[in-house]
Amino acid sequence: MGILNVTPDSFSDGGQHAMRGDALRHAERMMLEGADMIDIGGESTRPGAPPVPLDEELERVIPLIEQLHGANVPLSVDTYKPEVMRRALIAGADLINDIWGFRMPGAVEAVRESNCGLCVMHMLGEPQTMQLGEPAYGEVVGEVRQFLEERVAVLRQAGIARERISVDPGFGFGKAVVEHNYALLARLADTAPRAEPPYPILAGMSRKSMIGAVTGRPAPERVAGSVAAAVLAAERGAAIVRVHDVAQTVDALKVWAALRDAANHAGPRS
Ligand code: 7PJ
Repeated sequence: MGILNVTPDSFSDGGQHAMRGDALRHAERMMLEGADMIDIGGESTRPGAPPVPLDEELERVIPLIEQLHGANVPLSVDTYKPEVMRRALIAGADLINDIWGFRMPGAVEAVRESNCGLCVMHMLGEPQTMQLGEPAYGEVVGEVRQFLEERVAVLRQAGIARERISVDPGFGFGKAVVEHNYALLARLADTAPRAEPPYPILAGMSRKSMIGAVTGRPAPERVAGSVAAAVLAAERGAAIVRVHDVAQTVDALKVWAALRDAANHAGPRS
């Protein structure tokens, strides 16, 4: 999943039109590089970022969905606002990726009637405040799983088919940078609700503080660390990795997949 941020702070500040042109070019590039999905986000959710008004988010996201709809790649929309969800689905979005886990009033209703995919993410607190205090958990993996189990139960009770649902432990969202995030990565499969077959896990660690904290590098220089994290997540069962650096991640995952296939075919040594 390639990340497409449509926010003035991540693209040129030459107005809506320039921002959209940049975003379209970036989406095309990620598709050429091998992204299987594009995740469009119109609101920066980095810690402390101010919320974006509804009209502004719609203005950023909806025209892009309309323009990318029909390109040969599923479109995900990163939003927690029910009205954006509704309008995105009309415009042709395939998946709604909600960092709020469909907890906003009206969110479940906004996706229920469509046949879109859902990504349910764990977050402790809210984007504006989640990293201000010390995030506290008794046992982080179990608590994240319990939250995701509860949210999935709500969605299932609303009549949403299990095949539409994926889950995400929410790296960086109300987690102690090293302690909690790496505990979640270490036991990634255990963060998902216990179910057979399991719900697909989405992992988003690209360029986040958890990479910066151990490499000592600022966000633009976290590519290698992020690629390592993506491979380690795949190894631990992630079905989808949400990344900025598509070409590098695709290459790394090809090497990982070749090794996995060889190991599967080799069988036990006698
Ligand atoms: C995530 C996300 C993530 C999912 C963001 C950033 C912050 N959606 N949206 N999982 N992160 N599902 O990319 O740094 O981890 S925005």
